[in-house]
Amino acid sequence: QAVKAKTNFVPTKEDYQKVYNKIAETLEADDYDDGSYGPVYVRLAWHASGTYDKETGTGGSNYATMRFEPESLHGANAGLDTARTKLEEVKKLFPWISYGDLWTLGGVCAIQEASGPKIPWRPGRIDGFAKDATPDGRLPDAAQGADHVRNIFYRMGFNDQEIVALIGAHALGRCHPNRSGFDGPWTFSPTTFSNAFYELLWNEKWTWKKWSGPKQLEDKKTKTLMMLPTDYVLVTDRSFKQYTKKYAQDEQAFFKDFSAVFNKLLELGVPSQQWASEPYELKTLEEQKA
Ligand code: CCH
Repeated sequence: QAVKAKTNFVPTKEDYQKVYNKIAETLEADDYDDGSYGPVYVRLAWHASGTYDKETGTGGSNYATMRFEPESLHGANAGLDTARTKLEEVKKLFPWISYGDLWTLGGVCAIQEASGPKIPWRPGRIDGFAKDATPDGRLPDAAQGADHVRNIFYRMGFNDQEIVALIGAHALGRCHPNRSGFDGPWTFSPTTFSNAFYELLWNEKWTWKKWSGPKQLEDKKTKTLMMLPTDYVLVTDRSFKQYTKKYAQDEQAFFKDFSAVFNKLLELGVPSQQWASEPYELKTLEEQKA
């Protein structure tokens, strides 16, 4: 009987750079949203990781449980099938990568390719099973206030400064009525990563939108931008607002803090013995042309 040779393929940094490059090639799409899958990749990476609970050590990106019902059907995850389906194109070419690694690398790639900061990232997540999923209700509810935001993010192990830095990712993307019920982008350039979210929060006048949808704010001047109730607490809450002000004034400070906290988010719940290497700093497509 023939014995099939067991190939012990150990991917290197170069292999992950190839995956990164392929993900980067899938970002642009004229027929999708604002022309990029980047924002929804970032949201997938965040929702895959943000289920973490530091008390029980459950949740986080390790097992990629959003592949399964009921987590895939949790209200907060509406629309993320778009990102998971698109990333399948990459998974087909690199079947050895785990879903948790693929999805988190998708978020890193999307930020870097959108002119954001470099995000250190390392491989090591493994595929789990439906039984590893956490119950519904661990992700934030945009209709609520500062107490709720704190409860949710403190549970993951973040402080007020880290919370403010993380939510700055709303520089990217938009709300979709058929996903969350909310409508519209936060910034004028939703495919560019910048500190514009904080600048707009501080510098524009925000009023409650008059419509039949969920409570959200609009900018008084153009009425084309939006803020969620949870975004707005970042300029009303005494502790949050000092960081919002700092990031509005200093994009470099935001980039530095965002890089650290997004890396931390993506590593939540992954047992340290699973890490396959030290964090990599992968190159953008642009840098590789040079
Ligand atoms: Fe978010 N986010 N987010 N968010 N989010 C939505 C969309 C994006 C909340 C609510 C919403 C983070 C924190 C919070 C992104 C990244 C991050 C939407 C619209 C809602 C609602 C979904 C739709 O309709 O498509 C709330 C509440 C919080 C915290 O209190 C954090 C943290 C991150 C990442 C670090 C990105 C990106 C999007 C745009 C997705 C897209 O498809 O354009």
